[in-house]
This record gives sequence, structure tokens and C-alpha cells, in this order.
Amino acid sequence: MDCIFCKIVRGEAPAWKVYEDGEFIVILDKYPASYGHLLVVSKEHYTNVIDAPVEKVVKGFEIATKLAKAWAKLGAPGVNIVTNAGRDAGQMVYHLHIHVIPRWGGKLTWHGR
Ligand code: DGP
Repeated sequence: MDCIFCKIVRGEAPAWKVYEDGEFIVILDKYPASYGHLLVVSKEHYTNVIDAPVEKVVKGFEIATKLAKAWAKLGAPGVNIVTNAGRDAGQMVYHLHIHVIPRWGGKLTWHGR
């Protein structure tokens, strides 16, 4: 499959991986909206949260929440947990992923948005 996140999951494209389990990897976003912007990426290919089974989405958000707590412990005064589904919602990579965006003050400069 030509999907960039599938390639990263298979180790065929580079990424900074910070966590891995049987179902998900966590990588640094290539175009970060803030310092430490992370992506929780499903190992299995689903288009987005609309396409994926609820249990898969819940597991992804569980990981995202743990990452948000970790950022808070490290001093981030705010964190966004976001997932985009569909073009009108700003989805650019059609492979299930959840953004964890630590906020350090100021506005977001989110690539392409
Ligand atoms: P979304 O709009 O929710 O589909 O966000 C896709 C995110 O993926 C966007 O913040 C940029 C990031 N991204 C795109 N291509 C790559 C890549 O090749 N590697 C990594 N690490 N991130 C990517």
C-alpha cells in the first residue's frame, strides 16, 4: 500500500518513533504545530475514526491521554488531543492517527491549516 503511515509502520519510511505496542506506534509529527507534537498511529490501516472500530479508537485515545499527562508532568501548560476525519475536517493523511499537541503559549502554526 502507498500510504505513508503504513510505510512508517512497516519501517519502509523514516520517523522518530517514541513508543510502540502491538496496535499503535507514536511518532514525532514531521510538520509540528508545536514543540513535541506527537502522532498516535494505528498499525492497522483505517482511513480515520469514522472507518475504525470503536475499540481501536478508544485504545488510541488511551495512549494519547497518557502522553498528554506526560507532557503536563514535564511542564506543558496545555495540551490538545485532536483527530481529523475527512477533507473538510482538515485530514491530510488518510490513516487513523491522533494528534497530541503540547501547548507552550502563543498561537498554533499548524502546517497547512
Ligand atoms: P491530518 O491532517 O490529521 O491528516 O494530519 C497529518 C499529520 O501528519 C500532519 O500534522 C503532518 C504529518 N505528516 C505528514 N506526513 C508525514 C510523514 O511522512 N512523517 C511524519 N512523521 N508526519 C507526517
